[in-house]
Amino acid sequence: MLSGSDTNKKMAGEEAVNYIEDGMIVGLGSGSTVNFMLKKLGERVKEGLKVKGIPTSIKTERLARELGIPLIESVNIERIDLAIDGADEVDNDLHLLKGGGGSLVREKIVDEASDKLIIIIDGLKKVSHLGAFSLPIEIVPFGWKLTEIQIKKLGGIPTLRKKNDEIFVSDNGNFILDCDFGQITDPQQLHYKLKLLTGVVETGLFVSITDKVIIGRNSRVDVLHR
Ligand code: ABF
Repeated sequence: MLSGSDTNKKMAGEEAVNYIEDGMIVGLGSGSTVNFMLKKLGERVKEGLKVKGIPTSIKTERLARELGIPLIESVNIERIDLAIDGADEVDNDLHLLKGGGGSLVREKIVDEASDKLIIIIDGLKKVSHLGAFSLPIEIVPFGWKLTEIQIKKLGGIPTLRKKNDEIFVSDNGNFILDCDFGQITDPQQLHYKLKLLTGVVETGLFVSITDKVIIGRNSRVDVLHR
């Protein structure tokens, strides 16, 4: 039996599969909502839908392989028709806060490059302003405390991400600082400031790249467009 939140995620994830057309190269995001999408896509592939997927995390790659979804090697990707990804928060302008699952760098490379980006969420993630969820920032491990100090100077309160008492290491071999900036009123400006820090690889702010948001709530789906 699925929880209410999982039911919402499943509805949004399955609805997104209806936008995948035969022959498309599809960016496969990461996270639990995307996993519902992948299961439905796996069924469509078994029924004959021809797609090639580009996974944005090792976890997504494993699940896609198990489900029989054909994948392309990342070094061979030159274009992407459609990317479908989850998010931790979506604001009224469809700007995103992502990275709770630790896959933000690969997600952003794929999501930004895609001709279209569809975000799938449970309704609780639709907010008026980003920032209640701490902002994940992927940083180079070398001298990470120096980068942390620079982020504090920009007003963030960083916490080094840990998993089972060990430092969490991303698929790219980097660390993640989860940073509380309070309410983020100008995501683009904050993103630019953070990106100027040498130790910062990428931020979880995905600004002005979303085309559509599919929201599962109250046993139905709502769709927001840019
Ligand atoms: C990825 O998975 C991340 O950007 C985000 O942190 C998370 C989405 O959450 P969920 O597991 O609820 O789909 O997309």
